Amino acid sequence: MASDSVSAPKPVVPSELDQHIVRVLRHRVGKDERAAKLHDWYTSSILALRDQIIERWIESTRRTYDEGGKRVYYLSMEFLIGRLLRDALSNMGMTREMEKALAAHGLELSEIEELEPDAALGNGGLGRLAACFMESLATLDIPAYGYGIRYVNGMFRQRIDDGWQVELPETWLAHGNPWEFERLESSYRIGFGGEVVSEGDGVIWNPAEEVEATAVDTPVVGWRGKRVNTLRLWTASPLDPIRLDAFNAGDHMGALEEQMRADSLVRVLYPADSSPAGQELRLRQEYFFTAASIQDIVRRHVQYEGDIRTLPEKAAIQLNDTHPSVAVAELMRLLVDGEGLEFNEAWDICRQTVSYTNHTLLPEALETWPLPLFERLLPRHMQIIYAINSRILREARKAGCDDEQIAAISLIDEGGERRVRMANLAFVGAHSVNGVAALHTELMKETVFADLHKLYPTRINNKTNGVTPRRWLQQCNPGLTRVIRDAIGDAFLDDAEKLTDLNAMADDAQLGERVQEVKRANKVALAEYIKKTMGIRLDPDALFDVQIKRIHEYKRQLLNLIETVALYDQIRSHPERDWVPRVKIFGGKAAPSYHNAKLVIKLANDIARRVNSDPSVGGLLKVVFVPNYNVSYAERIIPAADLSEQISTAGMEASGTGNMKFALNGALTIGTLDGANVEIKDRVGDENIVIFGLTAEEVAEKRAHGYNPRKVIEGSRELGQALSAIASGVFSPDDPHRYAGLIGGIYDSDWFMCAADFDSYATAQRLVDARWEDPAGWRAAAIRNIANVGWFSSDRTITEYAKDIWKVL
Ligand code: B1H
Repeated sequence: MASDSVSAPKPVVPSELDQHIVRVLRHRVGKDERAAKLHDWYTSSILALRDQIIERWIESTRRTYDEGGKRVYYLSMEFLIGRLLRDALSNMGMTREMEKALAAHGLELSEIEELEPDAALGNGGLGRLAACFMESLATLDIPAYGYGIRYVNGMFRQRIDDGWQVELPETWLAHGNPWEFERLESSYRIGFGGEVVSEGDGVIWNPAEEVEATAVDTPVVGWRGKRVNTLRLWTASPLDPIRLDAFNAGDHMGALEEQMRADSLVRVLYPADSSPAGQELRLRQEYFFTAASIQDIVRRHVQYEGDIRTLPEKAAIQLNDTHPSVAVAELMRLLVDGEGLEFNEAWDICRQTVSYTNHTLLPEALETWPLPLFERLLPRHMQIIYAINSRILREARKAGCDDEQIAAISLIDEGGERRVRMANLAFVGAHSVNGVAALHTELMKETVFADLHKLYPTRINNKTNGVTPRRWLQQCNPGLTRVIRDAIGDAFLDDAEKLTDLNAMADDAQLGERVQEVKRANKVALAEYIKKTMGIRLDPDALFDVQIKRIHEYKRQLLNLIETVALYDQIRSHPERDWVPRVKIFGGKAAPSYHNAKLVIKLANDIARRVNSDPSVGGLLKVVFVPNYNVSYAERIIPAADLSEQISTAGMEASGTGNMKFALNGALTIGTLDGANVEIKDRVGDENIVIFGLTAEEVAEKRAHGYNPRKVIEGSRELGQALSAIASGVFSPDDPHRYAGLIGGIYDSDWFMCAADFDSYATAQRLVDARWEDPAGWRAAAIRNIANVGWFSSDRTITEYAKDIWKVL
């Protein structure tokens, strides 16, 4: 800030916020300014800001109540929120005020921000999407509640030990959570097991066990602070905290058993991405949070409206994947057993209220539960599912379905061990079933839901994902935001699609230079951070080529690594050529039980060690695997990226959302025609994205009609050499066979088409090099990316859900 040249210093009047922070510090934290530690200031700053937010929160709640409008309920097993301080300050328009208030005490906002733990109550894209959606719902002034679980330990912390992933518990609540409010009055009993007995006309479920679900609320502030919505996460406690008789009899552990049983429900987030954990505890978690949420929704409706039959007019329940799909059976149970409705009437209400989003076609991720387990844990729900099934199958029979179609539609998988199919339950219990990108939605119709789609041809619809431009542009990249404001004004801050105004200036040299300066500054900042935390020195003038996402075979980090090895070979064989200096950045977590994914992490680190210490590459190539990739790390990396790797096997990535964040921050994409990449290409234009590889159709064709990876490898010298280098232990001299199995998989089956796509990928990478050699052309392409991806704002996505599915706009 430029200092004014005035003759006498102005008296310093503490701002209102400053005074408030000090009051909070004294009265709620119990410290005076002199004794306060940095963490005390952190807590006081958030509590003071929260006081401002609460005013708007109460006002929003009142408004919703007075208007008596429809509310949206977003049920999700995951909310990958990340840090909230910067987001809340920015959306409240209080960033400058906070900076000044802290400066009065010699503090910097950035150091306070660093103290906030990263709330990682999610695995990856699915959980982060839920967080973006919550922010957009508030921004669009839609009354909404997010419902989930308050995991004590969220996503594990990843440490890299000798190149291997080690999982450590994440203790995000260790120092308390100043954002949340426990709502003791909002608690519900959740039952498990027991038996169902008939009584009069109806039935009664007598659960064998019960726990109490209690709401813990976090405010979610929308852009410009217009509305504050509620993220309601459930925590569990026993009905009796301690069995005194047992305790007094000396059984101290046994006396606390119920406490431990309840604790275990909210202890950990399952770190499985795209493969449901088969444990009973997971099903218990799903039922626990779903039942508490549905009970809360029904209670609120009956309290305000008096009549449960108007539920569909006042409530829209969105199921984020199948994890909460037992909601269908729970809602039916409350309507039939609780409210005494006829089954048919209840079924209509249920279907009008519920809608379901599918996020994956991977067979291993389509949740099913062994029927005996389901029946033992939820006997009444099992009866209801049978009742629904018989209706649906009769309908199907009437519509002319044959046995094979009936078997595919059934809520029970009868092939082998009988299982309950959660996706089919969600499909039939919902009036809308949506996919998350255009290609994915089409594949839903053709593959997993083909028979259900024939029976209910209007139910499947597409809602292409989006990301919030507040967090993923304004907050993570203030430099770029400033440059854009100077170029096209402020309208894009309220409507990301206004970024298209940049198109007219894409070739403007001055704008190109400013965009380039910001990118370089972001790269310098990232390089400094990596130097400080990992001791690796990166050249900010090199091309930063980034692949950050969960480690999964279909996402093909391995393809990227094989190409890295091929490039390494090329640089050494042809040192005379004009190589473009590259930094390959990888980051992501592997599910702890996913052997090949963990091996890929080790391989990245083995390659990094060898390449980074090889003087013959002369700094032209650096490889970094950043540990513990999370939301906060993404906020550092994405603004600093030149190239975004979106290279999944076509047909396998439902959408992707990182792809959108990178493009919004001016990175070019190298990618396959998969998920939302297809739509990104359509919007930014073929010349401003680098597409390679097989299409989804070609992949399906190859898989169906035989494909011989060995032959492909024999035909590609570069690929063959890279594969044999890895397989023979060039990068793992301490254990030469470490990668024999991983690479053998490519020779034997290559399900993910790494060999099939290699040449096309390598050629695309050299095209990227050529484009990099033309800086003005690169900058113009970067600007055209920024200009044309405003459509991928979650505000647009949520507007579509609101109009087409929830009917609230
Ligand atoms: C996505 C999941 C997922 N799809 C099971 N499915 C999980 C499945 O712990 N589990 O059991 C966790 C997560 N996650 C992702 O959703 C897709 O892979 C992305 O392509 C998509 O962008 C994202 C949001 O729609």
